[in-house]
Amino acid sequence: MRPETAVAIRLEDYASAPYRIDTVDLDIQLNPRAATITARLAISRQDGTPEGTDLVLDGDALELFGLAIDGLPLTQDRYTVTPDKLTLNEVPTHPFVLEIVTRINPDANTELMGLYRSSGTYCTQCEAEGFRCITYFLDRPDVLSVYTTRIEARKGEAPVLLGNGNLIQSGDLPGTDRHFAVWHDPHPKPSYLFAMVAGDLAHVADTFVTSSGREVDLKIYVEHGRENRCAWAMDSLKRSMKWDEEVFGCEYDLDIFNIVAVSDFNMGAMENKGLNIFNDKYVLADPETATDQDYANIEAVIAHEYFHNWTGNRITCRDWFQLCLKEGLTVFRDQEFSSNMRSRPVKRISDVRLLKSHQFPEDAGPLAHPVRPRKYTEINNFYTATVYEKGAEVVRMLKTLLGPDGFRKGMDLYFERHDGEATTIEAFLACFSEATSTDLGQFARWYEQAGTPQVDVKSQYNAASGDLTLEINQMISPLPGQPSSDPSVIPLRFGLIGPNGDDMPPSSVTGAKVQGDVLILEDKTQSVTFSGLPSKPVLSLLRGFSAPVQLEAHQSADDLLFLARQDCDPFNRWQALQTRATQDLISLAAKAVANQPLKADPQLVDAFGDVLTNEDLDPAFRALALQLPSEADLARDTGMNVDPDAISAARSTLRKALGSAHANAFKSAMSNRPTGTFSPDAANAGQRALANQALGYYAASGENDIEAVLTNAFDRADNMTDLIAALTLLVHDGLPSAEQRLEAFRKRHEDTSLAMDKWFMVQATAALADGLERVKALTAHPLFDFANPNRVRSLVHAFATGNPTQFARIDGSGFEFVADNVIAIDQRNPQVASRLLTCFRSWRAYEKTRSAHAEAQLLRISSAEKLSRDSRDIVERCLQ
Ligand code: 0A1
Ligand code: ZN
Repeated sequence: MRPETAVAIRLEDYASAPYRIDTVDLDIQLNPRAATITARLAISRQDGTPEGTDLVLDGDALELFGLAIDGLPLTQDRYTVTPDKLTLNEVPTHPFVLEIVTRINPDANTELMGLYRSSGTYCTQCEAEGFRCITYFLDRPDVLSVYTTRIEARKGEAPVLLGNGNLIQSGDLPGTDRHFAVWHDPHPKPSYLFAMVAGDLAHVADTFVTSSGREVDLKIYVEHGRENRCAWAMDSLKRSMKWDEEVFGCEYDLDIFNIVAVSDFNMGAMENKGLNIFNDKYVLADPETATDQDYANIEAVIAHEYFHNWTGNRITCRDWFQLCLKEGLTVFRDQEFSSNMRSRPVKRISDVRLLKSHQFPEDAGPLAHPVRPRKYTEINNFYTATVYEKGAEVVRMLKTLLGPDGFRKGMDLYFERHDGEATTIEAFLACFSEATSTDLGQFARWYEQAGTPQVDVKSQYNAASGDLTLEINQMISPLPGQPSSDPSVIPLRFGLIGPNGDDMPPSSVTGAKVQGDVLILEDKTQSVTFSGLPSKPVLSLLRGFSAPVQLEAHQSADDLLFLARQDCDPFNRWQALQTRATQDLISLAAKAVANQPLKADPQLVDAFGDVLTNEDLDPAFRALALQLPSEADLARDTGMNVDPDAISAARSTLRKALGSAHANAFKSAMSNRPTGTFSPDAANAGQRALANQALGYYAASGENDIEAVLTNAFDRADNMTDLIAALTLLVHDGLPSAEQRLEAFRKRHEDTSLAMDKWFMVQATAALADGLERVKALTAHPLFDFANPNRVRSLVHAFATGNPTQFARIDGSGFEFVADNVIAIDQRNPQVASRLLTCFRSWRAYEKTRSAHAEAQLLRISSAEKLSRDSRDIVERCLQ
């Protein structure tokens, strides 16, 4: 395990490395319990480094077996070594080759960082600081080297040997059962992009011809028997390669692009140069085992990793504070790709839902940090929704402010100027500023300030003058370490809608800069006047969610329902109904707390009915619009004194009211499913989404044939989307036939681990009175495995995030269960444990009984023996 002692690393302390490592030659001798690594590093002093400066290399739990300079073994007085540091003194003044021999145990590596084995396959994960688990190195992203990797293993055990770049040599070792391969990557890269894989793997192959006519061999490696589940991933890869050429002018730069799918992986996937390694959940798909959402996720993650080749690999980060330089930008790129492949409004709504459900709570609590943090103790804890998703929103705003052409000019300059470098957010912004002659000084605050700006808008219409005046105020609530903040540049896309539903263009706008239909807010308070309006318009603000802010526009219930029916901006049409539903649900929850009777607002019930039956709207959009805000969303919007039972009661009341008011319409919508052979495309997926949404409401209707309808839907399902939708409703509603259908699902899918993850997840998220006991029992199920991150996420993590009433049981037992798991998992895999621990981040928002229980569990975790640096960092920040 990594050292527990936490040293804060600060952006202001950045200093470039005193030495360069121009080439890295690795010889990796693989054996399950003892892999020997010989690294030959060509090292030279950086300009400006004084002679005699110590060379300090990073390690992590390493054991040194040999050390030589230019072929001569080093005597003990020339170096000091610990498991996490190798310091050379009397370093030669001239360039030299340092040879380091280390030995590690892949089988014992349960942290899944560095070199480990997943189902018998050797693989590596080096971001952020995993290379130092393999050999001593300047393990920082601004040290770029050309790598040559020789891998040797038993041929029977690992017939496939893969490395970064191109294969330059391979063969058998005569007289032994071993063979080898040598890979060379001509592109200098940081150590976090190093990878190797060795195992008995099958593959599927294809080719892609780049815009300049080069043929690239594409291969996806998987466990034997899974080859027929790779077609969608391969198709997504080819579409990504083409899209990046067309939209960003980025062409692939090696002759080979390999993807390997492994079943034990801490994150989603990793963009290692020419050798992406994926959590198999983002590769494998067929209609039997993958849902439409899985197909969409695979398309997005394949694209994301591929796009990193330019935004991350060719141009990388100077230090880990700049993580959003590659992640925010690459998420923006993958979102745009998916928008082009699918429905843009539906993709936008889905992305904003994710941002609001994951990033907004992070930004409002003890784990809040700027998109570019200034301080960390454990970098693995900064692969966050803020760095990724808010980082993408910041890039999106840049495009909104500069326009598509200005944005493309800035990107072109960035690629041209920084190719081959490790750089910073300042350098990135300078490209846009120079390419478009725009001052981005204030815009840069988006990278520097934590917290979601709250934008408050009060409007007043003067019928005599035809003026509409907005009083706009922006502020960020104080956060730990950020007592005050400065105003941000906020692009606010707007529309003024007349009584007939058409936008009314104002004759002039004063009080703010305007670019087309975007107001550019720059001050803490601003008074903006639109003139020349013949009648009072309904305001549509923040169209397309043009900035990651929390808007309070003080609109009447009637205006919100008008927007839900009339706005030409599909995002705001969706948002208006969500806002209206949220208001109603929060007031119902308050009534539940006060033990008053609950009744849904009939106008709201009608508005949902209109969405359901409006055939002019895309089915995928209708499915999203019918989805009520989640219990977690409602808790977030409630603010303080959250009572999850009251929220749940409120939401059930509205669901039931909707189900019974529109039972017939839901019944007909749920049978309107795509016909013919299965296709995961957006149109078919949208139709299924609407049918399953309708099935869910029908299940809430109180009709007496519900159980028959659901079992029938389960029994007739011919794809995973429909099957899991029906199973979820049966289990979540606690219907008698649930057990038998769970058993039928298990029998059908027990050999398919990704499908069984869904089986665990359905049960983990059932808000039944004995939900917690069921989840506890499932941790003892023969198919449950603490060593597999996907399985832990599908049961324990899904319980903590997707079962709010059971997690936050009033007796504290839900919190206690999750805390027990954090403590146990931390011993084996700190990254998985610390991520699970973040589920406690909003603990202060609960009403006082629950928050006291949560605090007690956090204190118990913080006093646990031998807590990892990862979990220690999160628990301390949660408690601060
Ligand atoms: N760079 C990857 C994410 C990633 C980060 C850390 C990892 O191991 C600790 C693995 C993957 C991406 O953005 O896809
Ligand atoms: Zn990424």
